[in-house]
Amino acid sequence: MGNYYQKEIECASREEIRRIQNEKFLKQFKHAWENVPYYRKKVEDSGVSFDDIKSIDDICKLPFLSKDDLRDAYPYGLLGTDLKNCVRIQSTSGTTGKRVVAFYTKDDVDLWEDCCARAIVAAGGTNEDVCQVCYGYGLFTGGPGLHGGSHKVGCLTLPMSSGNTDRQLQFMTDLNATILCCTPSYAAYLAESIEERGLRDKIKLKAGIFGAEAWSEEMRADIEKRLGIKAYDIYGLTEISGPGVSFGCSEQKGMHINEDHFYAEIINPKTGEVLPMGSEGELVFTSLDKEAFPLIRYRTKDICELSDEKCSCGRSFVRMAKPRGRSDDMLIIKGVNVFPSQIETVLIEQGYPANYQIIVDRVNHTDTIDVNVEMSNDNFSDNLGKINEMEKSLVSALKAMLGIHANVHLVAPRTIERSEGKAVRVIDKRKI
Ligand code: DLL
Repeated sequence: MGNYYQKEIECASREEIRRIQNEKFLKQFKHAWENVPYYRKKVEDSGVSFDDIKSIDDICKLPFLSKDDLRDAYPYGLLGTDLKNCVRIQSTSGTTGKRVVAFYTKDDVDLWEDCCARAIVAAGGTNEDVCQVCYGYGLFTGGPGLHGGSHKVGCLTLPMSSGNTDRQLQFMTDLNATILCCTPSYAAYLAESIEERGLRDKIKLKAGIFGAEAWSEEMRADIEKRLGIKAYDIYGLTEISGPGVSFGCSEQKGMHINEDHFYAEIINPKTGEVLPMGSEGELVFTSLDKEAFPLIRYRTKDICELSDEKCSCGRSFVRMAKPRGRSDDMLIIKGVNVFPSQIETVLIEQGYPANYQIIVDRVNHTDTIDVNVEMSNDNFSDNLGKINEMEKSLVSALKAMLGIHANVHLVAPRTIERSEGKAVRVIDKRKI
C-alpha cells in the first residue's frame, strides 16, 4: 500500500529518462531476439542483424509489429518466456478474426498495476478513497488493471464490473464512492441515471478515471459538470499491458506516458517514417521491461501527437494527446476523413448529449452519412417545425466541422441504446 507517485522517475530530466529507456530497450531487444523465434525471424527477414542495434537511436531500423503478427503467432508465438512462468492472460476482440491474447508473468502484472496506481494517484487517489471499478472484469483489461492499481494505492476497492446500473448506484451512494473508473460513455449513462433518480446530493464522487474509447474534451466537460467531479483520461491497450500505458494529470493537457516502461514513437501511417515531436500520426509503442509478451515497435493504429514540453504538474514524462480515434475507426466518406469524435464535439457544443449513432451507406455509388442524435430532456421538442430547425442547424455545424453534408435525424430522449462498456457508435453498411 502506498503512494505510487514516483517523483524521482516521473519528474526526472529528459536525459535521465532517455538513459533509462536506452538501457532497458537494449535488454528488451536482446530478450525478444533470444526468446521469441517469430520476432527474431521478422528482424532477420528485414535485413537487420543483432549487432546493428547498439542503442535506442537504432530502433528506427527495426520492423514494425502489428495486430496481424499477433494473429499469425496466435496463441503462443510471441511468448518471451516459458508458459509455466505465466500467471495470467488478458484478451481483446479484434474487429475480425482471432482474438488477441496477451500473457503476463507475476512481474508483468506487478508492473501493469504500478502503472494503474500512478494513474489513480495522479487523479488524487489515496488510501482514504473508495474506488468504484465499473470497467468489465474478466478477459478485458479495464477491470483487472484498475482493480490492481486501486489495491496498490490502498483505496477501498469496489469490484463492480460493468452493468447493473441500479446496483452500481446503490453501492456508490451507500459506500460513498469517491473515484469512479469506467468508460466515458458509461460515466455519461451513470450521470443521466443519477439525475433521473434524483441522487445527485447523495453522490460523493470527486474524480473519474475514464478511458478505453475515444472521447472528446466537450464530453469531458459535460461529465464533469453533471457528476460534479474532475474527469481524468487513461489510455492503454491489451497488447502493451492494458490501462495505464498513459494517464491524465490535474492539468488535463494530454496523458503522461509511463516512459520508464514504454517507449513511444509517432509515425506516418502510410510510409512508416518516424515524425518529429508534435506531429500528428500513428502511435507506436515498444515495451521496455516485459517478460512474457515483449513487443517492439507495435503499431497501435491510434492517431495522436506527442509533446515533450514540461507539464505544470511537474512530471516530465512525454504526453500524448487524446487519440482522435483509431486509423481503422476513421471513416472515409466521399473521400473525406471523418472521425466519430469530430461529430461528438459538434453535438455536445450544440447542447446535445453524447448519445448518437452514425450510419454510413453507399447509394447510387455515392457515400451517405446519417447521424441519429438524441435530444436532451432540456431541448426536447415534438413540434415538427422546431425539430426541422434544430436539424438544419446541426447539419450546418457538421458541414463546418467535417466539410461534407451529413443528414441529421433527431430522436426522442432515451431512444438510442446505452453502452456499459465501449460504445458502438458507427454502423458502416458499406462493409456489410
Ligand atoms: O481499452 C485498455 C483500457 C481499459 C484503457 C480501461 C483505458 C481504460 P483494448 O480493449 O485493447 O484495451 O483497446 C485498446 O482502445 O488502442 C485505443 O484505440 C482505445 N483507447 C483506450 N484508451 C483510450 C483513451 C483497453 N483514453 C484501444 N482514449 C486503444 C481514446 C482509447 N482511445
